Amino acid sequence: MNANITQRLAPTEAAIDLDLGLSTKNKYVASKYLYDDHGSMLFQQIMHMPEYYPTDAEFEILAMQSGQIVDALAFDKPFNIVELGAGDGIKTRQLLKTLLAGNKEFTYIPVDISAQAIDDLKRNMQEALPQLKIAPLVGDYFSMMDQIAAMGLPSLFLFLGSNIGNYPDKAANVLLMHFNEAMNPGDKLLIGMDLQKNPGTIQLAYDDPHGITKAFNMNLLNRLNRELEANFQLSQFDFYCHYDPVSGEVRSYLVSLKDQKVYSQALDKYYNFKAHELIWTELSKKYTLTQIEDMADQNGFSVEKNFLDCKHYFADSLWVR
Ligand code: AVI
Repeated sequence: MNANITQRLAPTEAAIDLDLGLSTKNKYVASKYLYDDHGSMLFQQIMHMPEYYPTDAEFEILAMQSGQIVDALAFDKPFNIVELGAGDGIKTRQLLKTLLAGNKEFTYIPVDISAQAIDDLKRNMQEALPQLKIAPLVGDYFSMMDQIAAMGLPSLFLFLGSNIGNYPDKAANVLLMHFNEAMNPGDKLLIGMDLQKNPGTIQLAYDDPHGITKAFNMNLLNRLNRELEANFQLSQFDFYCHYDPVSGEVRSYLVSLKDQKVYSQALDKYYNFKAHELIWTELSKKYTLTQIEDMADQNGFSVEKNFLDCKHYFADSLWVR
């Protein structure tokens, strides 16, 4: 074999996807890449920071108002509680406890693409609530939702944590429309949405003084180095994020600190960065109650009730299909 020819493996799906974002005029990396093992650990730390209010606000709603949420469900036969993107389930546990205490007949179906996440959640839930009927599903939301719809039981779908806010408006509507199509008439959706508030409170939640959110974003460069076999130097980038109270959007970025070239061995390609050039890493949208109403409406739902925390920072909005 000719020693000058190095064998290159076909680029992975992730490498192709990341290359697309880094090759456009306004560079971006999709926010799903934030969640590798280290990123997921940093996100756990973010959720424990006092500045990151959404977790506490939603926990308060589910701890204090589960009774009212259960009353509003008004399902008259056994039903499913389906959690989309289940996470650690600590907030959901509040609602499940209330349902069990009221002797409601239901099955909890957490859905996640990660088998590991589902295994951990199942173990924790069974320890905390041994009487809970749990039937987890591993896979993508839509094929799992189709399976659930075919069971013919009423379902409450949970999409908590303001995950919807990470989708640009158009993509959020596409996702909600898909949810709607996969649900049966009378099924309900409890969707967590972060509300517009004092802009300073929001800015602080995403630009925290501990530097954890910065580390969460900078870790994307490690991810890029792995996926693209690239040589991004973390010291040559900074983190910047900005809340715009007019659009309700927090936008997070990595900033190139100088003119630089980064090489990807996986793609045998250079990426050029100008000094101050941005890589957009995340959108976290904040809503008004009117916008929530409009989004439900546009996607075939109606709002039954909004459950807010005492500071009115966050809404768990109950929609019916
Ligand atoms: C997962 N998601 C709802 C979080 C948010 O608030 O947008 C991710 C996050 N990014 C920075 N802090 C938290």
